Amino acid sequence: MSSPKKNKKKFTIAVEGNIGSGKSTVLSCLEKSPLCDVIPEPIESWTNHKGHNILAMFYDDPHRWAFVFETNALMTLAKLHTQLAKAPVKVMERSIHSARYCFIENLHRSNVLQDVEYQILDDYFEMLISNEACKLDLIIYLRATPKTCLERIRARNRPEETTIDLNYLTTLHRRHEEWLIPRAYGDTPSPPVLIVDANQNKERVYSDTNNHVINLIS
Ligand code: DCP
Repeated sequence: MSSPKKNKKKFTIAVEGNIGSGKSTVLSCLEKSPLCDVIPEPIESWTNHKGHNILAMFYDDPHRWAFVFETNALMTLAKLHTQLAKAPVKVMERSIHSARYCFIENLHRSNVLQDVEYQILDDYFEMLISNEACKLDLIIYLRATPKTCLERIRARNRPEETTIDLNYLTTLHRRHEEWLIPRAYGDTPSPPVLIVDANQNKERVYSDTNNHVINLIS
């Protein structure tokens, strides 16, 4: 039987940033560090949920599927928040927080999510966030211009994401900025946010992120 100490919540960092900002690349580098247990985004359960590609369904018909997609995103991400880590630092790609404050907020403001859908998702988020396991100790914000993100999305060419355009990335960028910049400058204290310039090449982005993590632990 594991001791209560082993089950203690580890210092938890979420790596956040727009679609295509380079989160997965940074995480695959951090994975090599013995200091970090990296929990990748559950994208497979979005592209193959018992045979359904909910990500593709969402981009094909956002008004029909946004609620389903975001409900499932909150659920699958919440499961990862409760996953225990062995290393001193648990690093997550995204979180229920960006689902709520970036994607759900953006879909509602652009009239894709109806008021009632938005309210249900908000209630669901509030229920999840009351669990201590869903709290973050730090957010690392990979801040890139929408144009850079679009170039990277086009280069990686995920089949579901061919309809993503600069307008969508610009509105999502605004949601990330509204959520994270006040925290980065201490106006909204919790959780604190560190900004990394994610327009740089991936080696620089990784080394800046890694330095933040090392400074935290040493
Ligand atoms: N997505 C969404 N709603 C969420 C989370 C993600 O619509 N709550 C979508 C946006 C993308 C896909 O899921 O089409 C994955 O997006 P992420 O930005 O989370 O992951 P990436 O792999 O695109 O990130 P990066 O390129 O930074 O590694």
